[in-house]
Amino acid sequence: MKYPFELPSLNYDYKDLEPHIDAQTMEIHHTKHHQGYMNKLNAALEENLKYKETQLVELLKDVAMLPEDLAKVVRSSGGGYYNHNLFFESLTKESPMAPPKLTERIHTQFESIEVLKGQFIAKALSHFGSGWCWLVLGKDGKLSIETTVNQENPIMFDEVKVLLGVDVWEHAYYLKYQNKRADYLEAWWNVIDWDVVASRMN
Ligand code: MN3
Repeated sequence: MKYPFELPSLNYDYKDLEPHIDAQTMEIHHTKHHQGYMNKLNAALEENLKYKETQLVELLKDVAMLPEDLAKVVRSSGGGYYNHNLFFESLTKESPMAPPKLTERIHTQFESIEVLKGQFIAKALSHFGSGWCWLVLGKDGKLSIETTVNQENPIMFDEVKVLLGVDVWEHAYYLKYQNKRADYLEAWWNVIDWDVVASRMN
């Protein structure tokens, strides 16, 4: 993925994730928020000839080394565009069971998917303010649950693979769930595409 970035179409309709995530939230999230991050990222790169050909993932990993003005946009809108791609890609109307390789890893480390769910939701709930909660695969092959602020992503800090992420900005749930972040997280868990999550291990 590199400049010029485009708004990816989704593999489902906005209404398909109801009742878990409502159509209006999905539409605004995709066409306003995601689109907004993308526009700002494109505008910043438009003026930076030197980085136009650089893959987004490299810009994110090397964000600390970028010129200050560009780094600021990459950290916010670059992260925003990347994170929302991950988020929307990992949703599906009929959530499949996790494939065997991923299930085995989850069982080894967390005993069961229910234990992982409990720990993941607790971590996402404990995050103060806007940000994301992630399931990350470390270089040592271990899974971990991490949070980042604003639109930051774990790849900005560590050599890890990000398997799954949930948006805990209020714009992701406020229309339907208001201040009830826990209810949103419980509902979101029902629409995770575990095939996509597992594919990110490779
Ligand atoms: Mn969002």
